[in-house]
Amino acid sequence: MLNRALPLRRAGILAVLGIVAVVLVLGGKAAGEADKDEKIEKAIVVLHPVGDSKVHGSLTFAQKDGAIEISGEITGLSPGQHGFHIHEFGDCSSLDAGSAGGHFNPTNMPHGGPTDAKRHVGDLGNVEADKNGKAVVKMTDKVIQLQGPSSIVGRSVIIHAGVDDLKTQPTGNAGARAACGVIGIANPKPPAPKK
Ligand SMILES: [Cu+2]
Ligand SMILES: [Zn+2]
Repeated sequence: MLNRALPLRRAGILAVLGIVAVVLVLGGKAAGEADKDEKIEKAIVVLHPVGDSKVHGSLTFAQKDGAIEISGEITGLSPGQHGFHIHEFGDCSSLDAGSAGGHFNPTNMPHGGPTDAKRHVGDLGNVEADKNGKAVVKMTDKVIQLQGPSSIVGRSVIIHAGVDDLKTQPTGNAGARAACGVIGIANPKPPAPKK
């Protein structure tokens, strides 16, 4: 009796192990695919002053239909236009923000303005500060993306001390870097600020 029951029990254990293995494999694959398909709908950058600049701000990048809507405020600027780019590396660690690298250019294009057919993905032109040094940013762009090879998430925003002339290669001659921030995934429901 015992001799006959043993192979049966072994077969049962093997069957259970088999099912567990299949569930683990399927479950693991499903989780992996969910990660890959996670769509980033909104990104955010908090801008910090570079060197002795006083430039602060924050901008959001929101997916809206086929474009990215950029909005936010930057303060502490000198009045007038300031170069506004996505730079290659999300690295604001060096004193002059040179660690952020050059303009984000995954398509190997020349520098240009935001409406030019040939431009770096990171070429967002200029922001304009009022006489109080505040720039209110509200624009849309169809070249930057929140996923895929042109995704700006994990890269940086640089605001320059000078004006981007939209043509000087490869920088637009926008001068020193006045603020830098790393672009991250935005919290869709950020907690209300504490009073
Ligand atoms: Cu720049
Ligand atoms: Zn550029």
